[in-house]
Amino acid sequence: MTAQAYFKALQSFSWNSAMKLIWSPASPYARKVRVVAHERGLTARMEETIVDVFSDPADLIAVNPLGKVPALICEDGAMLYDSPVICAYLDAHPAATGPTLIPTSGAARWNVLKAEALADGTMDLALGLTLERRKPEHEKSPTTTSRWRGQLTRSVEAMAREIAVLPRQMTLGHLAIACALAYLDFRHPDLAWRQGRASLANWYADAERRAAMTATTPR
Ligand SMILES: N[C@@H](CCC(=O)N[C@@H](CS)C(=O)NCC(=O)O)C(=O)O
Repeated sequence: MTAQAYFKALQSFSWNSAMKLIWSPASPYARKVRVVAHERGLTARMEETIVDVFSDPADLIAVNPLGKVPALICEDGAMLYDSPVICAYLDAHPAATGPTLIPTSGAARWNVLKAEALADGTMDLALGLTLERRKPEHEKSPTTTSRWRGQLTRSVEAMAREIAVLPRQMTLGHLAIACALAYLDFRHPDLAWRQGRASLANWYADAERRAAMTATTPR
């Protein structure tokens, strides 16, 4: 991207004091960020720009050279990616009103960040499977697909264990896991992740009813 194209792309944003989130409706990572913005009471301070990520839009690439969503322009013009960084930024935001979602120290902090990493890794696998499914037959790899499905099964099993060690109050770890499970329902209902996992299914049934989750359901 030339410097000229870069500045032209940035000019497409309205430069006021609001944060600007660049996202795509089907992205589970973007949903996690939007859920965190809801939980922290920050949605009124956040303008949203929807992009078609696979068309490599210039306004996204100017903010995130990786060309992935979500990406955030902060109030002071700083540009942030990827979703864990944006969630940490929103959690530390001085104007936030909702309870904080990332404990500041101790085992609770590491358990929450690990649960987020597990959820993000699950999203990576599930997204990979979605993209693999869309490939022409001759480009598909049955070996890769079968390995990813095995990794996904292990990840869902680990989620059930991780939820048991997370703090009692709602955290980023819980929300990230809820977004990952929602994405499995959305793209891979055939994986039937609830089968034989009643306690995780019951936990998720409550989590998906939270206002932040219902407000961000992909349509
Ligand atoms: N680690 C990143 C992953 C973001 C990501 O992979 N987003 C997908 C959309 S769901 C994307 O933008 N993919 C575009 C591409 O890979 O070219 C995060 O947590 O934000």
